[in-house]
Amino acid sequence: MPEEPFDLVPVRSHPALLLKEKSKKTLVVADLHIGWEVSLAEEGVYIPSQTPKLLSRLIRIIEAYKPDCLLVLGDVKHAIAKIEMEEWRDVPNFFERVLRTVGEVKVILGNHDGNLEPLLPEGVEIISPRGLILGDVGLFHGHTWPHPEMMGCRSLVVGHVHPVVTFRDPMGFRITRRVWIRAKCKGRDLARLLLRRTGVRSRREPSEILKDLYKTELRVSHIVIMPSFNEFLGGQTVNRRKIGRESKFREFIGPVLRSGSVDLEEAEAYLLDGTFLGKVGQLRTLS
Ligand SMILES: [Mn+2]
Repeated sequence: MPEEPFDLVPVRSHPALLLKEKSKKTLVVADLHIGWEVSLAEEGVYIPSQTPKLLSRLIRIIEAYKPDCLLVLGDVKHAIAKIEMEEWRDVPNFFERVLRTVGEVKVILGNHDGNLEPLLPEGVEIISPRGLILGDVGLFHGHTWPHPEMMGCRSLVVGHVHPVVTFRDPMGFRITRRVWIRAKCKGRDLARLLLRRTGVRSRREPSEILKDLYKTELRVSHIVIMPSFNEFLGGQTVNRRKIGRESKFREFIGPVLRSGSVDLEEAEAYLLDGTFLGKVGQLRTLS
């Protein structure tokens, strides 16, 4: 990704982000979906737990970059409301092992994280889906509106979408790759909608309301959509050709991306190794 005015660096070849705030390094990963195999078993497909692979990949990144803190950007587990048998075992084991490698672990709740609390060992901090601010970056899962204070951050970082780009060659073969998406966002429009959803009824400029009610300067200009850390998961093809009104995609991506203030057509797509693929709108002809 291009040089940023703030410290927001994707970890090369991994779906992870390193944030530096003063001297503190935070490693961010999104969408672990521990236990997704169980949902396949319900369909009659039985594969052994893939959690050990997920864990060893994460431990390798932690050992290489030595962050002070690990932040999981939502969807730790796969089953949405209930807890599957395997999750009773896999989720606590996963976090106990992680806690032995990195001193501080935080989890921002996603839409799959119903009843997550009893599964997390002591020492893991749970953060509301309204998000967390680190320096100039506002982080939240993306299935729901974040806290209005996030509008004071230059960049927002979300998960939830599991963005992938799909290419189809003339033979009909399909290649699908996880991608980073970086989009411009109209801060004023986004702030206006967010404030309205938060219950603020006023015709005044969103920047003034933010200043008065939240002591926040409206600054948001970019949004980064993280690839899912779990490589086995299906993703949302961001460059899918438009069919009709694309209602299904729009339903899934969450209120911020759906708000009309984020320009997805002009958004940039990058492979995990940093290769710039092009703008999402241009890539549609290839899907
Ligand atoms: Mn999600």
